[in-house]
Amino acid sequence: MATIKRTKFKLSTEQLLDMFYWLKLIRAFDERLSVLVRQGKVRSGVYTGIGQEAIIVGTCFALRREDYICPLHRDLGSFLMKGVEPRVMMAQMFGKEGGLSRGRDSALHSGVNELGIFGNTSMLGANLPVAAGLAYTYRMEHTDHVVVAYFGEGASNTGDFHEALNFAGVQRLPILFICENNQYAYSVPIEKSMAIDDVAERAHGYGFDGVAINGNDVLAVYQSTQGALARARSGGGPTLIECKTYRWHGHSEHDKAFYRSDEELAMWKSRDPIPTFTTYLQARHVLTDEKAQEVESRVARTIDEAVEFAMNSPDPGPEAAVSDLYA
Ligand SMILES: Cc1ncc(C[n+]2csc(CCOP(=O)(O)OP(=O)(O)O)c2C)c(N)n1
Repeated sequence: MATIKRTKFKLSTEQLLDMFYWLKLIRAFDERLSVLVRQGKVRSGVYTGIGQEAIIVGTCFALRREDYICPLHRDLGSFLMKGVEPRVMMAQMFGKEGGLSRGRDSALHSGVNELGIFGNTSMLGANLPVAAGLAYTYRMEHTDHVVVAYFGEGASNTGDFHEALNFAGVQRLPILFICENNQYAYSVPIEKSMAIDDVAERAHGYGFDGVAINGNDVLAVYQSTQGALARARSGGGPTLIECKTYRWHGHSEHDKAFYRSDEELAMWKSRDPIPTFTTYLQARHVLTDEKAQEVESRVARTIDEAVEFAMNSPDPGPEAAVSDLYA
């Protein structure tokens, strides 16, 4: 396997604490959503990324506002990191007026052009050729902006994935393909859908580097992303970063995930990205007990306030069904 060049990085205390905050906020957001589904308060499909937060935080932390992201159904955290207010995101999940699409989609398909967020479609893999098209635009406009496209290992078995990688490789596009390899595509374990161990290998067939990393290590994700971004910005073309991880919940909140064992889940929970990073920060005296408490309280306040806003936000009226239509 080729190795991508990793840039050295130095993060300030403030930045490290910021990363910690985002990990905690995204985890809390998903955990609350899960409870709200069970209470019958959120009725849209909810696909939590609990256990996978280090991928979103490590990649989005390295981005500029102008860089475009193409998130997946499991990547609500990337919306938050790109600048969508938690209360707006929560109202989106409730299907309320105060949400991004003002209550007019099943919660997962809205984008925000001004923040550089592409709204994904249901067809897995289909966001990747679009992402390559976005990167092509950036190249034609002679900017140094980069597109970051997320996908699951399951999506890497679709034709769209291969077409997108081929085009990106031929054109040397400024794009990062971020694979969230959480071991299962719905109920299908990776060994039943791929004859190779690493999705990253697939990049080599299209003439660029692919690297498989520990997707539960936020600093490893950040470092690999930094290196790939620097290369893309300077005309060096695409990179595929495969982040090995695991989703703690089922495919969606209605999936009890009977297809996997308790031992397997317990093993992956022992690799929880948050305590790992917490220990790192404590060992370097970046995170004191007082700071940790501060972050906990801030996260709890933010989530409570987001839920309150969402619950009080009105439902869309019937007229919303025919507004903003284009003929
Ligand atoms: C082209 C296509 N095939 C099947 C589906 C149904 N489907 C939705 S999510 C999913 C599993 C996706 O697995 P993966 O790409 O690994 O992403 P993950 O959900 O694990 O993050 C499937 C099969 C779909 N949405 N699109």
